Amino acid sequence: MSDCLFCKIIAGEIPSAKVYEDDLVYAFRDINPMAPTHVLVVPRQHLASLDAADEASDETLAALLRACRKIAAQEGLSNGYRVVSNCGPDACQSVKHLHFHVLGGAQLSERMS
Ligand code: DGP
Repeated sequence: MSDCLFCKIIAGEIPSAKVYEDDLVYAFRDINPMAPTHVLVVPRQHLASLDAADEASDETLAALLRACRKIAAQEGLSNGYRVVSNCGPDACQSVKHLHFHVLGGAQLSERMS
């Protein structure tokens, strides 16, 4: 999608600190990290949010979760990590391209809200 920030990052039109990529997934460091490791894992296919999951193949959805696991290992998060996807206004989703936040590298808060 031409006006989507993350589509532009995937296309290399906006620079990013790449962490991982495969045929279906691209992952890069969050510009405003909330933990020592904070990586965004996105599908190459434009999907507005998890609400659009039915527009994605099972292969794409599985690739996203597998990528989160691979990135956690690659980043050395052996003591644990958190995976979050904000969906819609109540969750404060700010970029309308499905993404999973992979957070770790420190003791995270028990609070999920
Ligand atoms: P969310 O609030 O769940 O939609 O998360 C969007 C995240 O995207 C937020 O943590 C900041 C990050 N972000 C926004 N713009 C950029 C950018 O241009 N580059 C990178 N690397 N991250 C960005």
